Amino acid sequence: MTLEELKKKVDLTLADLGVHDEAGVNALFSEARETMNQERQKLVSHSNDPEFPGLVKEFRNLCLARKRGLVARIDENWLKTAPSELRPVVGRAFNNLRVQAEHLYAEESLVRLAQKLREVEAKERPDLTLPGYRRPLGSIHPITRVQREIEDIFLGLGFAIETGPEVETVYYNFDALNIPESHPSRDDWDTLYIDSQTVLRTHTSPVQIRAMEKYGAPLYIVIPGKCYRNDKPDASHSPMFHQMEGLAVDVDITFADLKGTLDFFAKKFFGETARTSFRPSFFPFTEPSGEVYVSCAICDGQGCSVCKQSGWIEVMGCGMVHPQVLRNGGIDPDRYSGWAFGLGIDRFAMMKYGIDDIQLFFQSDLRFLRQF
Ligand code: 2U9
Repeated sequence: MTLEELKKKVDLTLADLGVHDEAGVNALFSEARETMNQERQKLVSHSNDPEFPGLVKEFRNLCLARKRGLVARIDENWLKTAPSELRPVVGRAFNNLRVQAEHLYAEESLVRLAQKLREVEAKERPDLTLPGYRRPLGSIHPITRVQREIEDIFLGLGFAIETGPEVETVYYNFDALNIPESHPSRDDWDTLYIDSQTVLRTHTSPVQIRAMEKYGAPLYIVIPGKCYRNDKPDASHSPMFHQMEGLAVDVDITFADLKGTLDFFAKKFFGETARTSFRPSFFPFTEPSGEVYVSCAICDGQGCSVCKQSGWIEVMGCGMVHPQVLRNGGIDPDRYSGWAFGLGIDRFAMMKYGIDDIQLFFQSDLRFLRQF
């Protein structure tokens, strides 16, 4: 039934319309409701039109105007004139129609519906002229950048990247690395113990023991990862930090191989003009051991405040793998020898980006992180 037909019918009585029974009544009212709904859909499809608010008022009046509204005229002509036997049926049908009309054709619900439809349409048919949603992409964390840069240098030398558990056993974190019971690093003011036999690893060295057991020799690996120490956070210490260690085990590996490899690494990381210097040191898991110094990149070795006028900056430790440690890894030290190194990735990132406080890496401050 078109709206025009409905407008005519609401001015006629049920008798005029040939409606004499309940079925007829229900059919007529559902037709009326259907027509009004279709008009509503048509209306709302104009929700983008500037004159939409006017159309809403018009439609609302068409339906709900106290005198001439469709509902009022149906009340007038269909309900009030209905024969008594049909009155209850007509009453119920009219009530449904009125409630629906007041709910659906009320201005605010029409406007709300229109708003919703606009949103849906906008979603369905995005206005391509609107600026896109700028999703902040973020960037690779400086620690991860430096870790990957170091990995790439050693991947280029044919090394493999090995990783392992951060929750480690006392055996792999200390015993297998020749670190005696009495060694201060084993005390709980240095190490975070889960229980008497389990720690948060204090270095990535245990991974190398596991790798030696797993792969045997020859073995060329670098081991990046998080390490934990019971350190009070300050500008150069963090309870969680990142290490990169390296291990080369093969026949006739010498300290010269170690120096050559680390000098190559230093030139790749700090620049071709960087020079390296090796000074004696001590680690329980290497013998002989050394500290590696690189010529200060700021003053190119002339001496400045960064290198405390020395021209050199200590960057990492290294050494020939202790024969007992090779044995602990199931490798015969009479057949094989190896070198190892260890460095702090956080420290290398601080040198690379001129950062003087390690805490900046872990505070999730976007003002800092956005720089990368
Ligand atoms: C095995 C054999 C030898 C790893 C090594 C260092 C020297 C070293 C420090 C660097 C900065 C720790 O984070 S740091 O303070 N590490 O100086 N690490 S040699 O030697 C190993 C490891 C595992 C099986």
